[in-house]
Amino acid sequence: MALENDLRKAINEQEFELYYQPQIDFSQNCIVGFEALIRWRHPSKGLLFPDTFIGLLEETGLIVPLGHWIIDNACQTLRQWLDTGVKPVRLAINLSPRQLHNEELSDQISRSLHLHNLPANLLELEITESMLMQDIQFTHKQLRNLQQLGITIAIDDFGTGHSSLSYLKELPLDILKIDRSFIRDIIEDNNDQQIVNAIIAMAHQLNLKVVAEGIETIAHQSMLIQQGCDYGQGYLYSRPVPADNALELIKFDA
Ligand code: G
Ligand code: G
Ligand code: MN
Ligand code: NA
Repeated sequence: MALENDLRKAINEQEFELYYQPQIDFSQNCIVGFEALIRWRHPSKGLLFPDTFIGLLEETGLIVPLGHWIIDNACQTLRQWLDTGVKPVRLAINLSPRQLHNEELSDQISRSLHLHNLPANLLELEITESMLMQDIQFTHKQLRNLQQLGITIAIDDFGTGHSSLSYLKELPLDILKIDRSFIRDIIEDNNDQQIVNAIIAMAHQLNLKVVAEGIETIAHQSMLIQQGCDYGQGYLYSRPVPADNALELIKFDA
């Protein structure tokens, strides 16, 4: 298949890039970290977003080698940032199902942290609810290993998956990311307000921190701060940007 061959070539020729979107700590009013988001600088089609190629990477298994590159590249970038003397920030990386279920994941991550001389607590892994339902035993073991290394584990797109809530009490988790579909209309929609309020209360009872995604306006931000949300991410602060621009954001964050 044409796209699959393109993808193999793209991995070999390093046509992928990571963009970074800041996450804000509401209590300190400063950047605490960034989510890394993959982009494909396609030689003829221009900059491609993950929805056009992540599915095929996953189907073909190419996400495993690329995922390895993503983690290592993010660690390398963070090392470069820290070497300029900026304050430490955390990097959140999205994992695909195949990566989460790969036996070598935690060794690979350890190697990258070591190679780039980074403490594990600056790395966060984002997994979605639906990924937790398959092979729960192995997932549990994998997450426990990662958490024991000191890595932060976040549940991404919370509230949109078809899964039971029982995993929240069983799995080693640190952060819950409220899906942006609940934030979009939160000012006008009382149901969204109530849902988000309940999610935050539940998360805090379970000792999880909460990130709200898709914050686009000051009104969104005020509502979430009022509801006790810990962190925010969204276009209000910045779109995902290349590494150099992300470093500028840290520098000007005071
Ligand atoms: O980047 P965008 O802003 O379009 O991201 C869309 C989705 O693509 C994300 O929600 C995430 O699920 C997925 N995605 C982005 N970057 C990565 C990545 O590095 N690895 C994996 N597995 N998924 C990613
Ligand atoms: O991993 P995840 O599916 O959560 O990826 C985040 C996605 O959300 C990325 O595609 C990113 O570009 C997008 N995004 C980030 N902030 C905003 C925002 O404020 N509004 C909207 N509509 N999308 C956002
Ligand atoms: Mn994410
Ligand atoms: Na999300």
